[in-house]
Amino acid sequence: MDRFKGIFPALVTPYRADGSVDTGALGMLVERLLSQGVKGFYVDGSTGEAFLLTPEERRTVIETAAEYTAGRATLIAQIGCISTRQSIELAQFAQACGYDAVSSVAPFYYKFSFAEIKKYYYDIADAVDIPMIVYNIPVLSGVSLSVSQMAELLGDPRFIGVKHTSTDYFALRQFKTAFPDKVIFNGFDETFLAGLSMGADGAIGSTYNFMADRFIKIYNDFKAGRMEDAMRGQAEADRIIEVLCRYGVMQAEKAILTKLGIPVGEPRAPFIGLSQKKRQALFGELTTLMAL
Ligand code: MN9
Repeated sequence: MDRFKGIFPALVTPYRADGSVDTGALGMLVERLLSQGVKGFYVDGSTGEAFLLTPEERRTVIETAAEYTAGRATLIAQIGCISTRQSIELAQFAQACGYDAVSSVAPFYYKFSFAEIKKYYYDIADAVDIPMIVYNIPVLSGVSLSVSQMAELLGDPRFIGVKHTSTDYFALRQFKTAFPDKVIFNGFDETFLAGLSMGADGAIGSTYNFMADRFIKIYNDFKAGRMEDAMRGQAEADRIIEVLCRYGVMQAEKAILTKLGIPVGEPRAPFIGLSQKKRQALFGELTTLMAL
């Protein structure tokens, strides 16, 4: 399980000027992050704009990330769609590309019953030989799983963990206490250290696309018992995330990556990219907080 413990950027999906997926830029991003020492990648997640991509584009991203990673890090593919059938197809594709695990958001929109949600997860788990990581993100999916419902999923040996994108740290602790051997990924970067202190094994997040190094340091400081340093690191990162939240996290982090030399384009419509003026204002606010 150690290969799932650490910092996992939820890779952004780069686009070319014509809007197509820019596989070369994705490769540059993967390379940069590997050189910073990330443990692995979470591919086609919310940050990767999975729900704005066609199934074909999702495959392209899954395949490209695997090609560039070339066995140097752990790979998790977020294969969730609201259709079981489509999710299974993506899960099988990820397995064929050599992924270590798949992950899925709970099926959303139709307010499926828990019996339906559970069957959705089991049907995917039955269709592949690689393990499943439940992606719990009630703020975006609108699906909240209770601690006992999550326990029903995690009780199955094919479910090796959960990406917990929620500030319910009591629930996180309850998962860890009930299932000490499963991996719990903290989901909100701004409360990473809180997650670690409540039992998270690592984290999957969007801001690790451009500041993985800061979070790797927080993780290492925490593990070595340097709590003051870890707290300082989290506070510094949070000053940056606070700025991002005001400009739009997706828009701001893509603007930052492009400024850092990885041309990722802007988030796809209906997201509205930052105007030149806002971009300059964003960089202006960040200058005292990070190197750009
Ligand atoms: O999955 C990400 N959540 C979303 C994790 O994108 C909705 C986080 O990394 C946040 O983007 C980050 C900033 O709020 O914590």
